[in-house]
Amino acid sequence: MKLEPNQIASHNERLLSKHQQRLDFATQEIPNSKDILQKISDFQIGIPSWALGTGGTRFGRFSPGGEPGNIEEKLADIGLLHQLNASSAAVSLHIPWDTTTNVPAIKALAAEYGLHFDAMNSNTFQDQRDQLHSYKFGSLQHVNKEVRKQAIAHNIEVIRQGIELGSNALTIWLADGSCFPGQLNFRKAFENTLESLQEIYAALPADWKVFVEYKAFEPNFYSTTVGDWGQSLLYANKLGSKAFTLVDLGHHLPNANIEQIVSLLLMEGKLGGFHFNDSKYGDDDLTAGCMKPYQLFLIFNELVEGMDQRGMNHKNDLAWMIDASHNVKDPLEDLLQSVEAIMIAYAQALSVDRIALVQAQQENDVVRCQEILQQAFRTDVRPLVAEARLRAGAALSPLALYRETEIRKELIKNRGNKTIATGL
Ligand code: PSV
Ligand code: MN
Ligand code: MN
Repeated sequence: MKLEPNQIASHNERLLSKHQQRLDFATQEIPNSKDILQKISDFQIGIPSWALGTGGTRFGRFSPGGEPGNIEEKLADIGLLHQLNASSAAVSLHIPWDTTTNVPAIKALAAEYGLHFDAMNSNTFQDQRDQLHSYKFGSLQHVNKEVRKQAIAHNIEVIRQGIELGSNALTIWLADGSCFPGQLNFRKAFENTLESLQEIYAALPADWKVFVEYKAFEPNFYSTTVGDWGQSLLYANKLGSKAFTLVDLGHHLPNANIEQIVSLLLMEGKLGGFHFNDSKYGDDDLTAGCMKPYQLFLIFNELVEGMDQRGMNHKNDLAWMIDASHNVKDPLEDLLQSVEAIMIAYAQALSVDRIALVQAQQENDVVRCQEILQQAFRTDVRPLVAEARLRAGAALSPLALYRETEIRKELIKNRGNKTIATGL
């Protein structure tokens, strides 16, 4: 399903005069609004192929209908999101859920929607049909070399598929760990995992990166072999210059200071990218910015400061991806909300008066430091984000247009009412 250009144009026309008023106010309020507009226009966020269907929980799943059943339909959904917000130009695939035998056709289809392939994700946290060895007790950490070999081979196959698709990164998230004390020798598990990662690393093309994603717990509830940023960083450092840490916002123990983690990883040149989402309890995979928008802003504040210090390119020196799931929302609406929240946090961070902040920090003027950050956080940058969309030919209000055009109804008509997105 695709929107006609005139649908977007007439939607924008209706909202234009109100938008212009808001924009005028915002540009008066924010001194560097021109620079912000340019940066947010350039900024693109990768959409995970697995977030286009309703995730559900282990207690149940409630399909909204019209979910994509194959990679072609997933690309169509992401193409639609990108048409609406001009900020979702990348797709992150999960293998084997998204394995395709017709790479040229998939590449052509993605290009038609203006999409490219972000990091590829391997999956050794589930057993696949016809798989020889089980991952019940881990994959890259496994005590049995044959199991490790199978998992290594899978990762190398994902790299191969990624090369064909034009991706240039592999994200490895491992469910490996243990559920009970005594089940695992921590050091041996670490060493096995490192050795396995080294074999995968050796198969990376020169211009590829590997992201080691950490997670505190789940599905293992006693130990996780890549359980936190320290462990991920250990692996990344031991592997070499193409290995980085990936921060999934939902993968920390409660109240972790994620912005500080981000700052230090950046300092070490080892921050690879993000899986954006939000959470209240654990790996809730909720809409970005729905619970802790100030935390999201503070993370972007560190990113902007740290990346500028290191002369990094905001657009593509890090991998910006969403990793979310939805039980009660229309997944496409949820993704539109997530992208919007990320863009807002980024724009707010770009508006921080950095010179004043450095000075206030030097003078230990704690009150002023807080005022400077909160001034940026409490300034309404939404008109700038909308203006970036308008200039790119997208919708002033993507969510409103999505609803006005009754896209979900259309998707249900085409794909059916009882749908299961692959990989869930
Ligand atoms: C694990 O919780 C995770 O965050 C990893 O990124 C997986 O690849 C993804 O979710 C999908 O299960
Ligand atoms: Mn993740
Ligand atoms: Mn997760």
